[in-house]
Amino acid sequence: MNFCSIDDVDDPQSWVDEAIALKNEIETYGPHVYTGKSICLLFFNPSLRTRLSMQKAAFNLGIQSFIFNLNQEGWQLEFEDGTVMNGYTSEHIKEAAGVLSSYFDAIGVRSFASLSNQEDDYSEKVFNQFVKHCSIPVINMESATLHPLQSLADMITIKEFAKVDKPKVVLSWAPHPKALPQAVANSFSQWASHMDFDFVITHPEGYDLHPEFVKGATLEYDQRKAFEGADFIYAKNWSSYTDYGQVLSQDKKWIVDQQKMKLTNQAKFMHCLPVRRNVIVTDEVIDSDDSIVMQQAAHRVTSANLVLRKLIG
Ligand code: SN0
Repeated sequence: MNFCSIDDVDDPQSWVDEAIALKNEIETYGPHVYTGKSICLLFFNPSLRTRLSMQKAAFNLGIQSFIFNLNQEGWQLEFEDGTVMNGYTSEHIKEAAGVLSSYFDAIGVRSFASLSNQEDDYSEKVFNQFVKHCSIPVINMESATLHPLQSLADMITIKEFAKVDKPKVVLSWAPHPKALPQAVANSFSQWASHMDFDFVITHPEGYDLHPEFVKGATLEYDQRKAFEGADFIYAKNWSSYTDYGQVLSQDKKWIVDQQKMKLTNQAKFMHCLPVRRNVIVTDEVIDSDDSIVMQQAAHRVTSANLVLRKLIG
């Protein structure tokens, strides 16, 4: 079994409940004793929450974790088949994946989108080579198109804070100086569509996500209209999918501020972090009592606990 996307999850709503139960169990009884199992956490890109929540979850379950910052410390990997490797790549993914599979019981991989080659990114060229060549469970720690560990944590957080059975959840694009992947937004949309939400996505024109991920969502180009009556505002920037990897707008009017939050049903503010203060969201909103970004980040451990237990617990 792998954890690549929601497609690996039989019943997403029950995973949310199981994750909360496991968190409570760990809080009551403390971490598990060492199981003799181990996991490699392999990073092509930076991380704070993913890396440390996975290590914390491994600790909780009695699993030893090993960090590998492959880009800085590893050999340059070759991903093409049949290449004459007389250039700058030193090791083929086939050997690397085979070796890691012999050392560990599972592997987590972080490989962000290139944002330069849509076909490579949306076919998950790098991540899928790990899935193909590893003989151990592979966990998505943010691939080119998805970030399911984040989304599971997001669903757990919404469940914890929802005041009504069917909350209105709004995913709002917000400006950012850099081109960012669509992974968090794609994945959030996919998971949100499996929950009992009134789910609305708002973004400027040109920022439509890949249709596969937004089935079941209502699209509203008017951000203020989208915010009306919302119970949760989930802010996130992403670069254009259609004009692939481009920053089409840096319109400051899309910032999440107190004025817009007043249109909501006293909505909780969410963001996956790291967040650019006073670009994505004003200090006033993120520092308010309605901001739940810390609880959301804390639930990264809750979600990692469950995924590790399901895969190698
Ligand atoms: C990543 C993204 O996919 O949007 C990871 C989010 C969990 N975010 C960034 O790269 C933000 C970098 C920045 O400079 O703000």
